[in-house]
Amino acid sequence: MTDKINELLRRVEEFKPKAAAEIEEFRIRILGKKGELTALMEEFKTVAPELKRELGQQLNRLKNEATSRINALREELQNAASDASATSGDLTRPGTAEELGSRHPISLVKNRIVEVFERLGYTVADGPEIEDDWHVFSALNFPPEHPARDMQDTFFVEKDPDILLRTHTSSIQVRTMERQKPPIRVICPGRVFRNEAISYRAHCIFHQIEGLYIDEGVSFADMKQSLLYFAKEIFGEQTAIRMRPSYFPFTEPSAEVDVSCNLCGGKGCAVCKGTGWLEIMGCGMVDPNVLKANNIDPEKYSGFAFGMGIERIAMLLYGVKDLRLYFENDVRFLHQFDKAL
Ligand code: 2NL
Repeated sequence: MTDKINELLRRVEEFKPKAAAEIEEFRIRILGKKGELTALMEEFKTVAPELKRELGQQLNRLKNEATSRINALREELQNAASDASATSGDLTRPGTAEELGSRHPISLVKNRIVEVFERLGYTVADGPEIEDDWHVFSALNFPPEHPARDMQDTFFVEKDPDILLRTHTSSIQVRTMERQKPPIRVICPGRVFRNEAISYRAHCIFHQIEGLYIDEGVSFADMKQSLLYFAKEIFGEQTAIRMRPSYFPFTEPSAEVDVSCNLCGGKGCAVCKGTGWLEIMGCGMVDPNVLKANNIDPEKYSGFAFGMGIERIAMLLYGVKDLRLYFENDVRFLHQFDKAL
């Protein structure tokens, strides 16, 4: 009987099926009700008691071997089958596309604005978001008691000496003037922070772009032409601008810049509130006090500066009426800009 067991064991080990059906056939032939192992089990019942222990172990081993070999062979064949379909599948089928992210609308608008000024010879400058009093206020001619220096308007990190979150990107231009002698032509985009209640039209974090141009003989007329070029590049060739007198601590004279409303062609509509004009930025000739504070001789040099809120320009370009949408990062909002600009 040991011979029969060993013979069967050898056949199990050497069994090499080519198809799943062969494995099943083999299983029935060995382990089935009328199978060879089943027959050996029957025969086992009649052997002498002193041989039972030895033969029982041999039979058990054979049964375990046969079962695990059959299972392993089945699995092997299945894997081979799926491998084959993977390599010999339709190679002309389009692959699964990677889902691409997209630029945030604020970044799109910022890049467009930056590109316009780069064409005019400006270079981009960057600076820290956490600043000191000098770079945000003092170097920009803010008087000591100016309300912007108040806790009500500004986020302070530390008091005495004051460390704060910049409230405008002018601090970048101050740092540029520290490093560089005129001529200076910089464009400074960045995040700014103000202690304000959040609503559809205000947020405590928003984005600004400021520009600064300092050289000998820079005039108000230079500023007007530069900003007109900018307005046409962003809002279209038909765009007109107008300037209204205004006030900023760092410029004198100062002005607000409006562009003609594209929606009504200047006739007056709901968007421009019947005026035909939309405010897009503030600007002015750099105050001589600012030049002096930054070691630039106001007798020799003059300059102009301007600043705008990127969210505001984006709202005008895209017709988005609630500023909070720019900060929530809801992909249903963001995906609408996948193919913008
Ligand atoms: C606005 C107005 C403005 C400036 C920013 C500036 C910077 C330096 C010197 C002088 Cl270093 N001026 N910046 C000038 C005029 C207006 O921003 O409405 N921003 C959102």
